[in-house]
Amino acid sequence: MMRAETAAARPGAFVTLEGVDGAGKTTQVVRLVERLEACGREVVRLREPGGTAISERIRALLLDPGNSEMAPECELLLFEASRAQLVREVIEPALARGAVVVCDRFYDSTHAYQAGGRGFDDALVRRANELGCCGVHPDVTLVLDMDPGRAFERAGARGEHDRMEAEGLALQCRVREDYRQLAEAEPARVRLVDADGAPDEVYARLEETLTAALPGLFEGLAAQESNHD
Ligand code: Z5A
Repeated sequence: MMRAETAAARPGAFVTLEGVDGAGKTTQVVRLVERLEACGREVVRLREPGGTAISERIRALLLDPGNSEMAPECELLLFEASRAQLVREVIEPALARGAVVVCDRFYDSTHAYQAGGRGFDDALVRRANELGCCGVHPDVTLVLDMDPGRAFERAGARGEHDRMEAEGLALQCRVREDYRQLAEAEPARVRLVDADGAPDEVYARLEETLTAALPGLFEGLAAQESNHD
């Protein structure tokens, strides 16, 4: 995917987490945000779809199990609409002031679910993603990779399923495969993290992967400032 803006060209950093439903993204985002904040970083934690008043209203439409008649084209465009609002209203300003943006899902979810899962044409989804991301691309994308059946059990243990989750395991298997292909095609940005094991073990792998991709991210502002003295 084209990168309009790179880490070197902006003061902040943009990290996204991806994975099949129940892979543990939310659990790991909490740990990552705590760790970055402890390093003195300003961190903006977001999730997709959502993150602004407009995007949260779109989220409610997308996940409502009552909206079973939603056309796939409508679904795709709503994800992009939610994203565009989030980028313009929150992500761009945060990156410009030097914050680390940590987002639970971004445009790779659209590729994995709408192209990989639903079968939309690859080129069409990439064009839609270009519009939705407004030219703002993640520096690093961490895909929490695990067997969708086990991840589904984790998510299912909560006892309720939203509209997407209700579609079942076959969709999640196609989604996992699509994430793996994205990682193969863009290895510098998209990195797989083994999501099996206890949350702390998974976090250790995640931080190691992120440090390799973005050296200095965890060094903290204090260290950076003293280097400039
Ligand atoms: N979607 C799309 O189709 N296209 C798009 O462009 C975008 C999204 C952006 C968003 O739903 C849905 O929209 C999603 C993709 C689609 N649908 N599906 N299917 P969401 O935001 O409500 O759901 P989610 O993103 O899939 O998150 P989730 O279900 O909350 O899962 P998670 O964040 O990856 O996992 P978690 O909440 O951290 O953990 C799940 C459970 O497992 C929980 O009880 C944890 O305590 C437990 N857990 C977590 N880690 C572990 C470990 N390591 N061991 C054991 N148990 C664990």
